[in-house]
Amino acid sequence: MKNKKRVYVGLSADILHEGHINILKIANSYGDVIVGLLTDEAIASYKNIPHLDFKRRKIILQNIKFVKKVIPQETLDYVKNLNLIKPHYVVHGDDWKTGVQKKTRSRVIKTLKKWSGKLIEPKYTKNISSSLIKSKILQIGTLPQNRVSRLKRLLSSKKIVRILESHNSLTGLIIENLKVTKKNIGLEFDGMWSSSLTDSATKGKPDNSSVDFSSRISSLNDMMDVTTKPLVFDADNGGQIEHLSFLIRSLERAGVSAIIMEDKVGLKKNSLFKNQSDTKQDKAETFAKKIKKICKSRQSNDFLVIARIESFIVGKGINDALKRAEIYSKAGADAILIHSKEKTPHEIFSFAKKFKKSKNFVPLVSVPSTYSKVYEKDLIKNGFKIVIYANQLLRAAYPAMQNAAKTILEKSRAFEIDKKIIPIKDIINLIKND
Ligand code: SPV
Ligand code: MG
Repeated sequence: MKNKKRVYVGLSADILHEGHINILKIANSYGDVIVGLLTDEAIASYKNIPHLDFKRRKIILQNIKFVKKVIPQETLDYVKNLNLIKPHYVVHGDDWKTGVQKKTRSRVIKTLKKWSGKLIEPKYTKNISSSLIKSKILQIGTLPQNRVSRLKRLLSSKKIVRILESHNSLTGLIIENLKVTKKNIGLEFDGMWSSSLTDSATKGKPDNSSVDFSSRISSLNDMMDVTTKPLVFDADNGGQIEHLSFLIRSLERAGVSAIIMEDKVGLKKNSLFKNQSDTKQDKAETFAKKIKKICKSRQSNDFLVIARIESFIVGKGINDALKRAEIYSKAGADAILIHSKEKTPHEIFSFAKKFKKSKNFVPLVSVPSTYSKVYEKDLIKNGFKIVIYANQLLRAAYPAMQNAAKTILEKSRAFEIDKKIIPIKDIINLIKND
């Protein structure tokens, strides 16, 4: 027993299937299997966070008879753990010879050479993969309570959580499914923003709370029907404090992960309007009561309350914003959205620099609509944990639709626009019916 060889297997093991069991069984035939289980952060560094968190995945693996020990693997790269364990063998399915993991594989081979270790690559089990199972999960949807906690989990495992505006089911599906590979890293949006601006505009109404909450919730329920990613709800100023607990109940029941509430009073006006002379900011203490009310009425602490500070929007300075951040954070806000309509992120970065030093610091949220040149890496550097791209999908769709309508009118037929829009067969096949 003592002289058994050490066999290392790196796994995410989020959705365990027979392909994994096959690998573990083969690994076990070479010696004692040590699983390097990728942490949530390691997985989030190259794809979406796992369905099950690290603790749960570890329990499952520890109870598989082919596994001797489970240790965390903190990066996608194996080298640190390999140097630690110096395994005689590493076992991995042969599917990593190409694609995202190609480089990881060659580093494994190079490291193993140092002590004449060997890489064993069993044939990949066909017709089964975690991605396939994940797409099946998407088809049956997700339970609200599972979805609510996803934003909190993303916050603790991602450098920045990337949210995009969604105003209907189709935009929800784009956010759900779109993946881009850049420098071997899979990029995708982490969740949806139910924007008061774009939800209202889609309904042909101004962004002044004329679309009431029941209508807003009905729109988001449509998106929830066909997606699994978390949704952040733009609640304007939250309405009357006496009604807040009912709103929170509806949002949690729908599976919403966070509410963002702005500290304004009176008839609502969109923050990006140039003239804000008739916009009134709420008293910080009054607004703090609303935050407390949400914290008290929410069923679960996984449902986050994010306070949005409008000091810069109404022309007040950094000191007012900082004072409010302290008060809102003490009242229980899980994060602060510091809003700005400047062309550069200068004022929000100055705010972040000072707020970071506070003992009441909470993660920061940015909405780079006017300062859209800012890169995510600079937001991260300045202490921002969530970025909300608040209106881009509607801004893309509207001119495209208007142009199609105009072309048909001008040409008195549809032929000319046909070349610029997707074929009918693509739109028929866009939504699968199985
Ligand atoms: C929204 O998208 O509705 C927002 C962000 O609240 S802003 O338009 O900048 O006010
Ligand atoms: Mg809004």
